[in-house]
This record gives sequence, C-alpha cells and structure tokens, in this order.
Amino acid sequence: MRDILERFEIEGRVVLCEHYGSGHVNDTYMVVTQPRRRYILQRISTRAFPDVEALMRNISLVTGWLRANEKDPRRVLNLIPERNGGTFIKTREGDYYRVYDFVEDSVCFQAPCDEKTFYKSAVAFGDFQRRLSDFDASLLSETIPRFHNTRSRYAQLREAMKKDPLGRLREVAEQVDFALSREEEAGVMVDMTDSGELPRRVTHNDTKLNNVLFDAATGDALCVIDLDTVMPGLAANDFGDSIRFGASTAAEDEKNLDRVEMSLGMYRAYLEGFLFSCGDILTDIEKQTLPLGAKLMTLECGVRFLTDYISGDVYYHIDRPEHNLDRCKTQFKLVLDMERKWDMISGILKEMYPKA
Ligand code: ADP
Ligand code: GN1
Ligand code: MG
Repeated sequence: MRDILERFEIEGRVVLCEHYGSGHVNDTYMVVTQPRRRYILQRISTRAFPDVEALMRNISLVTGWLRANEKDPRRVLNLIPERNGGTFIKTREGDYYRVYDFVEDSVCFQAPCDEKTFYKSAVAFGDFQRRLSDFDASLLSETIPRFHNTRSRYAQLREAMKKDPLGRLREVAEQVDFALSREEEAGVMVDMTDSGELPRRVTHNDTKLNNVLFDAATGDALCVIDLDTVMPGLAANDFGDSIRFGASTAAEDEKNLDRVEMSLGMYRAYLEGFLFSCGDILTDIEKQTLPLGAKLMTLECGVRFLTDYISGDVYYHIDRPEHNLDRCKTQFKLVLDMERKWDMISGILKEMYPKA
C-alpha cells in the first residue's frame, strides 16, 4: 500500500493503513500519517464500474460544483490529487485507487438509527438533490448503465438462473417465485420514465444511511459520500433506497426475519425530511411516486442480492457464504410488509401532501 500512497499528494509519513467501513462494493482503507492526518484510500471496483476515468470525472465535477457554494470543507468530499495532477492512479496489476480527505469528527451508521437522525439524513440527501438541480446532467457519464432499470435487473436475474453456476437455484425457489410474481409491477417506474411522465434528474442513486456522515458533536448530517453512482435518475429511487435500508426495524443482513419490518414512524420521519428539503423541485407526479419508489427499490435490491447469490457472489462483498441470500430475504420481507401496510404508507404521504 505504501507504494500506492506515495503516488498521492498526502501529507506526512504513513503510519497506518487498515480496512475501514462496511461498503459492499469498493475496498476502503483508513490511512493515518504522522504528523497526524487521516485519509480514505479506496480501490475502486472495476467489476461494478467499468469506466473508472468517466467515474472520476463525474466525481470531480460534482464535488467541484458542490464546493463552489459551500465554505465548510467537511461538508463536501475532497479528492486528494495524485502526483501528476490526476484524481486516481492505476497500478501495474490494473487496480485503480483514489484518496479522499478523511471527514474528521464524524459518525457513520451501519444499521438503522433513530427517527431524528433518519430525518436529518433525509434532509441531507434531499439537499444534495436540490443543490444539483441546476447542474447540467449531460456532463455526467452513466457510471453503471441501467443501474436502477428494474426491468434490466430482472433480465440479469433470469440470466443468472439460466447459468446457475453453483447449482444454487434449487435452494432459492421461494425467493425466485417471490421476485417473478412481482415482475410486472417492478417495471412501472421504468415505463413512466420512458414515457416522459417521470423526469430524470441528477440523483445520488445509492442513498443508504451509511453513505452520509454525521457531525459527532452536533449529530447533524454533515457530508453525503459515496458519489460513484451520481448520474441521471429518479427522485423516488433516492427516496426509496433510503427507506429500504433505514426504515427497516433490523439490519440489512438480519437472519431472524421476524425482526424485519418496515417502521411507519421511520418512514414518516424520512418523508418529512425529504419533502422539506427538496419538495419544491419535485413535480406532483414525482411526489406521488415516492411510496412506490420505496417498494420498488426494496424489491430491486432484493433481486440484485438474489442474482449475486445465484451467480456465486461476484459483485457484493460477503462475510459468510449465505450473506447475499440473507440480504435478499430481508428485502423481500420488507416488500411484503410494505404491501400489508400500503394504505398507511400512502396515507402518510396524503397527510403531508394532500394532492397525492
Ligand atoms: P462503498 O462504495 O464500498 O460503499 P464508500 O465510499 O461508501 O464505499 O465508503 C465505505 C465507508 O467508508 C463509508 O460507509 C464510511 O463509513 C467510510 N468513509 C468513506 N469515505 C469517507 C470519508 N471521506 N471520511 C470518513 N469516512 C469515510
Ligand atoms: C451497494 O456500495 P454500497 O455498499 O454503498 C450498492 C447499492 C446497493 C447496496 C445494498 C454501486 O452500496 O446499489 O443498494 O450496496 N452500490 C453499488 O446495500 O452497486
Ligand atoms: Mg457506500
């Protein structure tokens, strides 16, 4: 790692470099230098992101745009240049690395938090979307093509089922049935986007609670991170991805499904924060589709975990052999619970936004 770090403009002598955080895609390390400074070093997953150059261009553009209107350096991710002035390096082995300033005195939640904190995360993700609402989306590359195209996620599931490289398909018949019985509905927002009913705007696309850092002293949301998937997308998907992770009563990989439910209190808190922070930029139809975004992002995420399990765990990091299957099961349990609570879920939106 020392050779890699030497290629970046970091200050001081490296005294520690260790695995950090629980992201499912990149390999993240915390780096400590002497005199004391900290950095985040990441090996970018080329399985997830085929065009690292385009990805890094997106991040430079977006962080530059956000920083232009922000005085506090802790509020926007800061890329550390490599010694030739670029934003990333490629090793002889073909691995790509980048370095960020470590956002100091911050807290990151790896599992659902309390309602007040969840509300604050909604304000942060909503603000993020609002601040980028004037950003020219045509400047951004699609870092993962059809990332939240649920129809193509189903096509990938079918492809994995056809190949079934480890013979896992027979183990997951119940999950496959669950997914396939909802396939038509899963594509509704893709169709609404294709027909122009839903606008594509610059969105984050990976609004999991652990992709926002909070101020350790005040508890306020500080910095939206993990900008790899910032590209044109749907507001309802950003809303929905947060709900599927943060409004669950249990961790994303909880094994005891009796513990997994969708919390209406958490849902309400997030909806309030999201509408407060970005409501005025959203069209009526975008607001009306927020509950559907929650359900479909949860379904899509379950389908993606299932696809990866059948494919032999090639995309997400896992800590145990059935990790992806466990994750898939919690997502499908949440979908089922949302279906049961659908009247209440839509009712909460109507209370806050009577036109819905
Ligand atoms: P992944 O794409 O694998 O999810 P992230 O960019 O989200 O990678 O980083 C993984 C984790 O590392 C985050 O959830 C967070 O805990 C931590 N992290 C990332 N960037 C920073 C930063 N600049 N300062 C402090 N912690 C960070
Ligand atoms: C991944 O990278 P991370 O852990 O923040 C994934 C998201 C999934 C999420 C499920 C680029 O997010 O799309 O919703 O795992 N990111 C990518 O926890 O695929
Ligand atoms: Mg992340």
